This record gives sequence, structure tokens and C-alpha cells, in this order.
Amino acid sequence: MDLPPNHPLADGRTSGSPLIRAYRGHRAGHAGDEAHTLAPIPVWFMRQAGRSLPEYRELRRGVTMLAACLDPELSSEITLQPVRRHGVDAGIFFSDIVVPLLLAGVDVDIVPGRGPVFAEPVRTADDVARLAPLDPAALAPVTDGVDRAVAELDGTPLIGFAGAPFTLASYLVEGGPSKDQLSARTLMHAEPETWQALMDWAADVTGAFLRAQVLAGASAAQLFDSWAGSLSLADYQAHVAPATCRALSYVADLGVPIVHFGTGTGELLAAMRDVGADVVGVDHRIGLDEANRRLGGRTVVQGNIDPALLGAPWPVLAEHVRDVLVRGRAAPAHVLNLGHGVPPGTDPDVLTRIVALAHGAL
Ligand code: 1CP
Repeated sequence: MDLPPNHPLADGRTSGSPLIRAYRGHRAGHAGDEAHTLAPIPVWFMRQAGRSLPEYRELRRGVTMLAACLDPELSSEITLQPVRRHGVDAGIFFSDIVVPLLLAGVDVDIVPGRGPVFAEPVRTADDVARLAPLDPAALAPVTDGVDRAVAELDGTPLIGFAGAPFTLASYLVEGGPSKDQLSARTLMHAEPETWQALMDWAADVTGAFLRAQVLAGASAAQLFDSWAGSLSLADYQAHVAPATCRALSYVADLGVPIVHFGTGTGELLAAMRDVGADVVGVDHRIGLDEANRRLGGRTVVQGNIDPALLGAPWPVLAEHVRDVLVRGRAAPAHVLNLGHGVPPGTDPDVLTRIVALAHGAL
């Protein structure tokens, strides 16, 4: 299927933007010339919308996280806040990976300081059989929020996102955040059929959430498999990759660049590309030059400023960012980002300075 003719990627508003050009493998300037080394690099930050911004904390006063996600006026405004403040090259839609689960009837809450918590963890074949499909009409608050954000963003692309089936399934099985997804990984081996049914359900729900955002105006799609780093490559390929392919198949026909990100995934980078991603997000644990080597030199990379350094003195951080930019030159193209999300205590001015550095103004 083609994108609607008034979609920003179809009508030309975002197709020539630095982010989309980089996601499609183009670099500003030409390899080998001076302009190449000085060329601006597009930049955005995972979790740029949210707790590091005082204007976000102000808007969220008295509104729960999930209520904010389902209020199109709030979700669009929160999406726009970091774009206005930092001049980043993309907005990322303000929502959460558990929103489509909630919309499919799962009893989930986001507990401040903890994260998503489920009233009834999903651990047996019966539990999985009780999971309901997602009614597409339930996604209206999401598409409305995307629509409003895109209308304001003009030529700045919006990134739609969703959680990958493994990360969602690990929350569902554990009942909340966990250190190493032990119960989920046990279920994967103890009851492979139950596991596969859960993964397929999660793929359909999260795939529909991602597709809805793209059709409503997102110019790129990022799949977060934040906790995939707890898996061996063999387990990833046998028990996770097929459902991730299934989730990505929901947007594969739309022609938007697809980014795939996880943490601790140095051993999984090529496998995470091969499920159908155009761009691989890399965390801070390996250099982008090494990531590029592991990806065979043919994949666009995104990353990988260590979030811990956001709290270091500017000269220390600036040197680290320059090192990330230099290593990123090994890849066909590079979008600067963090290795994981913005920590809540980050001084937002530091993020604005990183944008200036990436754009060549510092
Ligand atoms: O009240 C609050 O402000 C709660 C904090 C918060 C926020 C701002 C949560 C709870 N989610 C969000 C928004 C959010 N979640 C975005 C917003 C857009 C942006 O990036 O600017 C995004 C992309 C997510 C995605 C998300 N949610 C991921 C994948 C990215 C990642 O950080 O790895 C994950 C794992 C979640 C689950 C989640 N939601 C919230 C928290 C604290 C967590 C992590 C809990 C855990 O440690 O397992």
C-alpha cells in the first residue's frame, strides 16, 4: 500500500529532511572531501519528550502517564516541546510501548519511578488465550495525537514507535520491569508453544499501533526491543526474530525508514537488521565503528552517546560526542542519538548544546 498523498513523506515535506536522507543512507557532503568531515549530522534523543523538561512536568501535573498518552491535545503538545526547545531533527511521538496493550484491554498502569505494572501477569496457555485482539477503532486517540503533532511539525519528521514483541512479552510475563527477564526466558523454553502464541499476539497489537502512527503522518518508525540484550543470538533467532518480523510486516509496505533499537545488543546487531530494519540503533557499550564492522559496513547506524556522560562537565561530554561522531563516519550514514533514553535528571541545556555540536555550530 502507498502512503496517503497528503502524508508528509509523500507530499515532499519531510522526504528531503536531514533525518530521512540519513536513514536512507545519504550523507551531507561527499566522502573524502573537507565538507564531509564537517557535515552536519542529524540528531534526536530517545526519551527527549518527558521528565527532563520543566514544561513537560508542568503539563503533566495531575495527569497520569497513560491518561496523557491518550489525550491527543497533550500527547501532541508534549511531542512538540523538545523539538521547539532543542531544534532536534525529529519529533518522537509521545506515548509508551504499553499503550497498545492497554487499548487491547490489558490491565496495565505506569507507576511513577517504576514503569509499567500489570494487574495479571501472563504466564500460562490459558492466560495467553484470554488476550483479546486490538480493535483498530481503539487507536483513534493515537492517530489523532499524531495528526495534530504532524500538522505543527511541518518539515521536521515525526518518528512513530512501538515496543518489539519480546520486550512487551517480557513485561507481560514478569508483571513489570525486571532485571534480566528471567521468567520470560524460562517460559520461552519451558512452553515454546505458549511463548509463540504470546509473541504473535504482541506482534499483531504492536504492529497495528505502529502502522496507525505511520498512516497518520509519521515519516519513520522505530521498534524498541530494549531488553533483547538478555538473549543469546540463538534464542533471539529461534524464539524472537520471527515475531519481530511479523510486527515489522505491518509497516514494511509503506516505504518509511525502519529503525530497530535495543540495549546490550552488540551480539545481535546483524540479526536485528535482518528482521527488516533499515537502521540499527546501537547502545553505548560498543563504538559505532565496531558496530559498523559487525553490520558488514552496509547499514545506517543510530547512536550512541553514553547517557551517563550527560551529567559530566561539558568539555568531557563534548569530547565524547566528537568521538561518537568520528566513529559514526565509518558507517554509510549516521544519526546521532543516545545509547539509551535521556535520564530524568538531565539538564536540558546540555541536550541543546549537543544539537549545536552535531549541526556544526560549536
Ligand atoms: O510519568 C512519567 O513521565 C513516566 C516516565 C515515562 C515516559 C516519559 C514512561 C514510563 N514512558 C514515557 C514515554 C515514553 N516511553 C516514550 C516517549 C517519547 C520519547 O522518547 O521522547 C518512549 C519512546 C517510550 C518507550 C518505552 N517505554 C520503552 C522503550 C524505550 C526505552 O527507554 O528502553 C520502554 C522500555 C518503556 C517502558 C517504560 N515506560 C515508562 C518507564 C519508566 C519504562 C521503563 C521501565 C523499565 O525499566 O522496565
